Amino acid sequence: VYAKREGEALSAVSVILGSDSDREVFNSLSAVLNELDISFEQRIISAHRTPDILKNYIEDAEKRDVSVFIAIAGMAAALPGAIASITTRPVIGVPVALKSKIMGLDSLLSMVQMPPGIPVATVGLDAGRNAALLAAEILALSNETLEKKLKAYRDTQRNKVMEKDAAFKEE
Ligand code: RP5
Repeated sequence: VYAKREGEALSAVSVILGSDSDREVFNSLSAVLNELDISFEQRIISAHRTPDILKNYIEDAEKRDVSVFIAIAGMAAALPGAIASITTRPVIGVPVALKSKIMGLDSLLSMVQMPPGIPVATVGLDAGRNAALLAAEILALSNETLEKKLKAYRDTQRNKVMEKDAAFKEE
């Protein structure tokens, strides 16, 4: 979908995990980005454990024209908010429930309750698929090919429901 500049990898999306333990959610997300042929780069950078690396990376990614950032994180999940404080490009947060002792409420509130002025588009708990689709919808605003792919994705979903309905009615 995205042309590469000479000698330089150009990723439309950057996906950042707060920890290697967030990989399960990443897998559902990357599957959708791959299905839609969206180029992305993937990093593990912690807002709390490696804040200096995070700042350098986001500033560099902006220079490389990354359009959308997706941050996957659990517990006191500062990652998407920290990213949003560095860039004005859209940041999508995916709260992770897997390791939480309080069913993900910690990471959900850390992302959704951002102070006014620094927004994070927070999707549901462990909702990697929706995060990828939301990123695709943002990119599709200026990419007709991608918009067509998203419409086809919706059609496939619709057909699956209709197939299930047909089988269910017969039971
Ligand atoms: C967060 O803390 C990460 O995003 C992860 O979900 C959680 C636990 O991290 P680990 O202790 O497993 O590295 O920063």
